Amino acid sequence: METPQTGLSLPKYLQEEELTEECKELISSLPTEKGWIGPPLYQFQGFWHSSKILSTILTCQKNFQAQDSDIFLTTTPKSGTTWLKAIVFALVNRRKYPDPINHPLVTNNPHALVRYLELEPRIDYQAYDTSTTIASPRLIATHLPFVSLPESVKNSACKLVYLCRNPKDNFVSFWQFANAVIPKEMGTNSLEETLDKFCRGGNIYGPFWDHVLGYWKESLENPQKLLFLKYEEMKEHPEIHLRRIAEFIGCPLSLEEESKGVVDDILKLCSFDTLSNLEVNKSGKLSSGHDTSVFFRRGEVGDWKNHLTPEMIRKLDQITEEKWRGSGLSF
Ligand code: PAP
Repeated sequence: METPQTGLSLPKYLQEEELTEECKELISSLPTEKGWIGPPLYQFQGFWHSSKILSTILTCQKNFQAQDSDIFLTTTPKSGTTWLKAIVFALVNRRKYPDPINHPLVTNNPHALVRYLELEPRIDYQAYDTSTTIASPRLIATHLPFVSLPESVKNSACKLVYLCRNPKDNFVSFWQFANAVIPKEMGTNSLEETLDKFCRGGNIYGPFWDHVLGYWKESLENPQKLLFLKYEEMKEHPEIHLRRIAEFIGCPLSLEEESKGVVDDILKLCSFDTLSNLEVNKSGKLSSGHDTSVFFRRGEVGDWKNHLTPEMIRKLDQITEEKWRGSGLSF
């Protein structure tokens, strides 16, 4: 096992701290892999996590009680989580905050409004309602793979909205993000080295393909519970997908709202251009330690063409083909 890296300016979810005996014991039995931006990762239930996230996963699996009215925003990292959080927050709260000028999204980064289940260990899940701005339904985000969700999430009537993205753009976004947040003392990750790790699945919450496939299969088996979305399709027809999300989570737009242009208003408020130009998203900081600006880079489809060599493209396409063959899933 690697020596924990101390004194580095790591995001909170990667900082190592005192673990419970149960977690220490579990970790000592798990495969380990060097992390991209900090301490080692451990493979648990087929996916890679930092020790801190692993300890909160165990807590969530044991203690978290889902409510039938909960809405989970589930994503692979770097697949458009920030956008999805903004859209669903705005949708669910549209009557409470009809004025886009005085909207909470103007003064808060979406990650501050919709919190992660497993990244904020000090949130008292029983009192979740009072620690967010929303009482009910609770909006809860997670990057957890389907297999690791607490049983109560799988077994209750709560809804899951899953968003994923083309593997090549997902990888490029991940690589850029890792280099934007890596402590200076650690240098940067080369594209080649990072790709190699991504392809082997050894990135945080990876393997990417297994994450997507787990939710894809569940969406086929249980379409009432899980809505499966693709970033590229959202970018192409955002209004169609916003209406789908609204229907799915049980707050469809009324004819009156449609005629007033509520769909366009929400999409404009949550657009990359609007959000990335807000002061809170240009110079804010999150409780995780991340600058809010790192969640807004280009926000486009196909940026992989600007970064990947033909060999890298071939490698990613080949893995995608192998991993998803016969599943009906493609990009
Ligand atoms: P996270 O998992 O760390 O929360 P996430 O929000 O899923 O990150 O992904 C960030 C990507 O979404 C970035 O993509 P890029 O690196 O290819 O540019 C970011 O630019 C993009 N993004 C953020 N906000 C929006 C938005 N409002 N509309 C479209 N894309 C967005």
